[in-house]
Amino acid sequence: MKLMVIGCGQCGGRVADEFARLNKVAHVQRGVDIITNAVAVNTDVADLSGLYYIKPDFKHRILIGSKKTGGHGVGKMNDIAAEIAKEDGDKIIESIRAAEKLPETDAILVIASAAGGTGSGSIPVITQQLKERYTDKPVYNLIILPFQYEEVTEERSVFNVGTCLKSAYTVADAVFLVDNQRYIRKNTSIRNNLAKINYMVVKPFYNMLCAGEETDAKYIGSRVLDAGDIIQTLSGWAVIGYGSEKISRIKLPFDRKGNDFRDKCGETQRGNQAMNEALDELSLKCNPTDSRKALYLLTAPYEAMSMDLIKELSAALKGMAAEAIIRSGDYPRGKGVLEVTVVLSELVNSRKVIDYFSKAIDHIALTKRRQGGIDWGQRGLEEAFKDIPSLL
Ligand SMILES: Nc1nc2c(ncn2[C@@H]2O[C@H](COP(=O)(O)OP(=O)(O)OP(=O)(O)O)[C@@H](O)[C@H]2O)c(=O)[nH]1
Ligand SMILES: [Mg+2]
Repeated sequence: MKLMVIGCGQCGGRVADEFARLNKVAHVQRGVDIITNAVAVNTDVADLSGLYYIKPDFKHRILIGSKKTGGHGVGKMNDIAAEIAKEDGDKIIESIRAAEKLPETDAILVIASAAGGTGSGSIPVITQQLKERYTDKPVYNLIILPFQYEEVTEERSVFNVGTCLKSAYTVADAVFLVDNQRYIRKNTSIRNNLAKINYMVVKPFYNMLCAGEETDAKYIGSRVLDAGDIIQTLSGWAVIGYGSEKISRIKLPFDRKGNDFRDKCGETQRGNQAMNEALDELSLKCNPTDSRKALYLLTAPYEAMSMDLIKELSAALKGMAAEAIIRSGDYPRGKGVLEVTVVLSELVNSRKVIDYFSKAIDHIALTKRRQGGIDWGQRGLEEAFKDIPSLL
């Protein structure tokens, strides 16, 4: 599958930059292209200058709202960013239109953090404009949720997250949710290492995008996971996860191929471990039973895969995501490692999203109360939800 990526704001730009890097890796390692174009959009000149892989010309690093902000950002005000995106959106559309590889693009992925200003406000507006313009291509969002400490220290962030999520969900064909907090669970020093987080955010997409682009017969699986499968799977809220297991037992030339019971047993165990890790490491913690569509991809050297293993993994995922329609694929690639990529989509419930909506409502209620407005505390969640302003 080939994606065009558009990063909005600082975080979005950096993650899009990481996708551009991943494309270079795909090119060198596998001889395929997975990213047709990478673009960064910002109200801040400095943020645009800090990128490495996105081409430095004005068609790839697009400054918007310079008349309003003087190139210095919107200082967390995502409603201002939304206005700017409405006024300057044609700059982005123009750049996409001119992109040489637009015809071979399967889908557009727009990326931003929800808590900042520029990315949070512009992502739904840009998504809407792209959807109006390119009716034949799905437009997905990848939205990064803030670290827990930011919610406490930066009052405006929950409002930004609430309005961004609501607006993005209304327009995008699917919204990938990524929780920054997930990546500092094991290693707190990583908080200072956003580049490492961005690497981990993007990595799960690698095999999934490469699998359908292979042309060499020896790397084509018995069931190829291609753009069609991914597009059919993605809708509503989505999460992605990745797990891997080393294949330690080195086969000697005189080993009887595939007949040893230890191989079979080890193979199944490794497959299940990688699947469990992928589900543990989902980009946002969620319950697989809440998904209505899912896919998984098994990537491993040809000799480490079998139909039994594929059946086993399908059954394992079905066991956890009982109500989901599951698509799957195998991809005979790599050395010494078995990898599993999982996407859970059309999530009908997400504790985290619901929490953000209610916190955003609390924030609005508090601001209104401070201004002597009505007592919002008496209103039900559903009614109050309507009062989260839309950025569109
Ligand atoms: N994963 C990740 N998160 C980031 C990165 N940069 C910023 N963030 C998160 O993004 C949020 C801040 O948003 P930014 O993207 O910096 O803001 P912006 O869209 O540039 O908006 P303004 O600067 O307010 O105009 C916070 O929650 C940060 O933790 C990054 O490179 N990677
Ligand atoms: Mg910024």
